[in-house]
Amino acid sequence: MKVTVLGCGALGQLWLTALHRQGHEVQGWLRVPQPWCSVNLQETDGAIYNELLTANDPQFLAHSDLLLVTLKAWQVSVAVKNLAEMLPAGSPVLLIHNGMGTLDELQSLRQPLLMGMTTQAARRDGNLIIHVANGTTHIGPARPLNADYSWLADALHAVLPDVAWHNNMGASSWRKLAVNCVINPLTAIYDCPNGALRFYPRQVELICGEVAAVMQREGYHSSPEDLLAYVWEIVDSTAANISSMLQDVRAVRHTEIDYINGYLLRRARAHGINVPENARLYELIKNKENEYERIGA
Ligand code: KPL
Repeated sequence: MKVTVLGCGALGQLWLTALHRQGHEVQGWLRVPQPWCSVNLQETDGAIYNELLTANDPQFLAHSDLLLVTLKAWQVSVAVKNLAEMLPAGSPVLLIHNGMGTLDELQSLRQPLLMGMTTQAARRDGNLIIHVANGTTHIGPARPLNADYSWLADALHAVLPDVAWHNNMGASSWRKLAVNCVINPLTAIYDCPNGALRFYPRQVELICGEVAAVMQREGYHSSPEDLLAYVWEIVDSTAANISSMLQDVRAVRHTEIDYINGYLLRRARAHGINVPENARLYELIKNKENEYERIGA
């Protein structure tokens, strides 16, 4: 396969490395207009993989079989729209990011649009990307497709297991949204690892109740108890993690709040549902962002 990976952060470098090692042709696509990108990855067994790969080559993009997008949610739609003209109309675009709402922004995209959710854990430590833990990547259609793309899950599974295909990603996207609505803002506000949320059970419960109400109105089977149990499972299994939002806040970067609790607020408003706890967390994180954007960080 010929693959362009848009976004060369931790997850992007993980996929670039895995694809390259399995003999696929790969290039990275970066914001900086340079013809190469370096990947510097420490595997789960401690081995270091260092390579200089092609980047930003329009000819390569024009022959790519897949555009794999590993950008933060708020960067996705502008970046994808900029490349879409050069990408063949039949080559799928696979989005892997936290949160929801980018599909609404990419409605006019002519390529097949796929979405993915992953529990592969990778983080940046200076110039090194550390592959912290293996996980599972679930992929499937982001909107109705006119061909079968499930072969892609098999191809990607051979590269960075596990990868599984699902024809219906809706309910699992909402369950993942619930996880992110709880863990990301709370850990960013309390400046704590995921596991420390065991100290805030009431808040976790309130958020899950609000997400369940919106999820039901969106047509998905759900209950506050079911979401709560799922969220606690993820809190415990990622107890030592520093959430991506806390990492963003610590690094004074823009967060994905508009696509996590912000998306929930938009859907709640559309259904006339009150979600005060999610609204409060949204405001708190926006205030943090506005504060560091005001001082020019
Ligand atoms: O997706 C995550 C994130 O940090 O963005 C979780 C699941 C909360 C793991 O930390």
